Amino acid sequence: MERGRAYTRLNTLLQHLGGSSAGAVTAHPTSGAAKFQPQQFQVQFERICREEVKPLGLMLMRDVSIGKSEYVPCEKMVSKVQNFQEDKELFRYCTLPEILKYVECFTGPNIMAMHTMLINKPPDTGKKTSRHPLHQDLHYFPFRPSNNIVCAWTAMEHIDRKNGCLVVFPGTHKGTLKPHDYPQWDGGVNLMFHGIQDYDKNNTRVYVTMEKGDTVFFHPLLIHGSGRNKTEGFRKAISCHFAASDCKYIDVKGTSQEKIEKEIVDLTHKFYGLETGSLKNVWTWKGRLVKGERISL
Ligand SMILES: O=C(O)CCC(=O)C(=O)O
Repeated sequence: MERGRAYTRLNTLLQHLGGSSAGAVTAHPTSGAAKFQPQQFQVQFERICREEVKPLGLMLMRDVSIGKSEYVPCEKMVSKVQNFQEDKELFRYCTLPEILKYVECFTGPNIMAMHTMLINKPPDTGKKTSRHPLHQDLHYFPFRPSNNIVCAWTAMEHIDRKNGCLVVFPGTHKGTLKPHDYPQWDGGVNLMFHGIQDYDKNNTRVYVTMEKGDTVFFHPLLIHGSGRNKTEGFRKAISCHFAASDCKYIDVKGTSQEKIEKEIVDLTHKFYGLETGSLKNVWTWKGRLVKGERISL
């Protein structure tokens, strides 16, 4: 069973890489007969920001440099929308065959979409708040094994170092989950932007240049972040974390994830009025089956 899956996975990936230079620092495009157009998601994002539609469960985030009283409903005020599992148009991203084809290589046939985001990284105001600190996504997840979780992150436009591309530490997915906390940044830090405090500064960094529609798939232990947006535009990407539906929940009490559990549980209460009590209940509420059978998540 495991060998069968490994064979299929290798085959899919080798077919995909065939013809590209494996050592390139640019992303390998997820092109195919039905390459999708991220503009469709942009139109819906703009409608959400203008409050023309209010999908259930959606969370709009603003950059810490924008005061609460300055907020007006428009695209320039929203740095991220999270939890779009009830928005039919945005959630279509999580069901695209050109995405799931690769996701299945990591999760197997029963697939849950656990965490959805559309990131609209604003031009940096000079306070460097548009940076995303180096982190591992597993810090936010109370389910395992980590090898059956994968993030798909699609560029909605050309992305490079100028507008704050992803930066990754290759090979770190083979390590363990490190303690995270808010970084001590002078200009302020965005809500829930926890970072690793003691990463190896000598680690090789790869800056992931991507074209519109390119997708990277990465492991939840991979150390990554993104730099400042030094342009005038809002850098857009859409992403989803997928997991095998037979992943198991763990209790994060007494672990390095205890603090983020409290923060997320409190935020879920403040924002949605939901008494979840644990990270497990938050993710059970957010997760949606996209393929196969829902087993334990
Ligand atoms: O889009 C970005 O700037 C980074 C997003 C990211 O790493 C995350 O939300 O975990």
